[in-house]
Amino acid sequence: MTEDVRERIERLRGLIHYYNYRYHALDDPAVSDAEYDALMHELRQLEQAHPELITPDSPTQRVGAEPLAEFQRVRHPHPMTSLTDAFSVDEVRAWLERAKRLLAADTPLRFVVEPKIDGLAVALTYENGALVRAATRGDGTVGEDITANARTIPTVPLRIPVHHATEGDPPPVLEARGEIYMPRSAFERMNAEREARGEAPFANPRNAAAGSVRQLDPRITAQRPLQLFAYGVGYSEGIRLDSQWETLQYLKRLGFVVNSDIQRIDDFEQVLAYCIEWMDKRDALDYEADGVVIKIDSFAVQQRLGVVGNAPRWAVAFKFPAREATTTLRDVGVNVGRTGVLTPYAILDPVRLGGVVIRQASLHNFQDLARKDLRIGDTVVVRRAGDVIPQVVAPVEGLRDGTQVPVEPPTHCPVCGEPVTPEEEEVALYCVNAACPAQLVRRVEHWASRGAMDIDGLGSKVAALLVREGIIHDVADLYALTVEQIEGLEGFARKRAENLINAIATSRDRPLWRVVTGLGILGVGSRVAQILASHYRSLEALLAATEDELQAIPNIGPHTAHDIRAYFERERNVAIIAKLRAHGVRLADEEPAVAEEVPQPLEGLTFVITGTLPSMSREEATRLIEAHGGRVVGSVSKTTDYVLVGDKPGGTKFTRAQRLGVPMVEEATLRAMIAGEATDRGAADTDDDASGLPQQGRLI
Ligand code: IWH
Repeated sequence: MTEDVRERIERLRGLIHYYNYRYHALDDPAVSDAEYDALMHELRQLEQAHPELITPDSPTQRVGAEPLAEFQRVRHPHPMTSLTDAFSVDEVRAWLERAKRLLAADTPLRFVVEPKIDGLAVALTYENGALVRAATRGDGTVGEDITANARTIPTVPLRIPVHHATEGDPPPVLEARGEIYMPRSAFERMNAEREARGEAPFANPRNAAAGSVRQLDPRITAQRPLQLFAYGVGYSEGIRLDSQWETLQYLKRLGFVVNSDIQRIDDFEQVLAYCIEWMDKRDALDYEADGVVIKIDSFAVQQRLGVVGNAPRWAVAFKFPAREATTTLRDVGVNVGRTGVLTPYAILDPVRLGGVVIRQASLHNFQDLARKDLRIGDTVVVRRAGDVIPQVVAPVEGLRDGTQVPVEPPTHCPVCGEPVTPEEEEVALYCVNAACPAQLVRRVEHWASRGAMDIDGLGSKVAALLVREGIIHDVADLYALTVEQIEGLEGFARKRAENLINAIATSRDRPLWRVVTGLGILGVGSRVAQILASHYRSLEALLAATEDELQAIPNIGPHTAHDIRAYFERERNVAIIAKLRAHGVRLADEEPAVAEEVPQPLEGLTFVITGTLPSMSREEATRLIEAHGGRVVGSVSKTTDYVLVGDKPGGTKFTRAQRLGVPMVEEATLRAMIAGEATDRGAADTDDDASGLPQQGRLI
């Protein structure tokens, strides 16, 4: 009887190991989840009835260890070396030349190239096929014993199954080395769940993996979606391997997951091509890679080259340009937009990242800031993907010492000092003071911009100067300026003052759509302005239009109609229009505007919409985008320009966008893009200031 049970248990364990491998390692399940579950259930029951038959390598025993008080230290039988970094293709060439000089001229060379996973190096020791110890690298000589945690990782084999090894019995001792990491997709899912529970998200997959592996309670580790890629053999007994490539094939046969992106390459030029190719492809991978490891394949050649210090001469790490760095959050500044939106931005200790020095980074809004629990004085992770504006990802909470101060959202506008109003159902804070100088600078800048009145020489700096000098209080005041008033101001000699006044004067005769664009009505970019101009032919007629009338115009949605009406309801706005007229600005067209002369703000851009938008349905958003020359498609790909995200995004669109680095914009940003406004919100920024960063500092 017990003999039968013993046999059945062994059979079940073998099957479960195999199905587990198919499911987790090969991503190719051999049976249904229910079937797998039934086998596990049967095994658990048999083991419960016969506890004497439980062995540590049983699949039922992955989790179960009690929390540890601390990690034991373990000495690595063979040191875990580190790699020499190469930051350019030339440095990789130089590495090869050095290696060649140490070898006989006719030594044939082959290379194995492996994406360098940004995870945590681990050494897994198997004795007679059973996992007995897992250790972190530590300082390379002594690491920490994380056996209980490693056991919870489904792709860490608890035993080396005999039937997978063609060699027969498993070797007496085998130390497999690899990288524990968290797949990007799993990381994003986990972070979303953490945030939903009100827990702080992890900064990146590497931190998440490291934090999970260093948990003293393996039950917590068990809940984290960790994976293992095996890439080498350390100390071993009873086996003979002759090359890196052979080692990888061997590890695969034993049931380890080996990254399928690893290649053996004979031609060194192709090795370099692989490095470049993966650097470009890095965003499309489901794991974070920070470089490519290049190894000379033959162990005999490796031995001849040897190790200097702590790094082998037979390998090199080609490092991709960094995208993340840590620095200190010194302060949070507040930027006031044209519409009065208050946007926080991070003031950072300067840090080099991807070839530029970063001093400021965008923070989306105060809610986002609170969600990330960023505190002044925090060490923070900053990230820069492609040429996108740097973002503050998360604080490094482990580095807090109690001196960090939470950030309070402003109660007053930092520029004009008026109380701030939170807009209903919106996350943004607004300064609603129409006379706020910060907004005025932005409005003047917008009025003069290329897509509106196109006034040469009137950019953000000059706008700020005129406002600061107190010589304009609205855009209409521009038309009352004299050369004498400008001459002598900072940077203005006679000639430049004349040029500016001339440019302003010339703009008096612009077509009506440019005037309408320049007003900066919410949701009215140049395209909508053109529709309005050709429909009404004069600002006076537009001013008299009712909301219903506006809505009836093709391509004008209810929201835009409402916002247009709201704009003209404000006395101040009507007064400015009257003033413009008085100063000789032409507010009517003789000829209807010609469609061709109007730039379509979203021309050529492809959008994907996900989540619930604050103020429109997806259909409305689609119409809005299409009305401005953009296209809306159903799924995210490399050719997607923007993902429009609403509340509760998630699912594949969101994760794919993150993976591919597609910029994500909110509804307000989309409206700003359409209106041709600078957005202060990151990737969608159309500001003429190439840094895309807040400019408030220059104003005050
Ligand atoms: C109920 N899964 O972890 C249940 N199909 O070979 C059992 C197992 C799993 C889920 C749900 C999601 C996941 C499936 C297999 C193997 C290992 C494993 C399988």
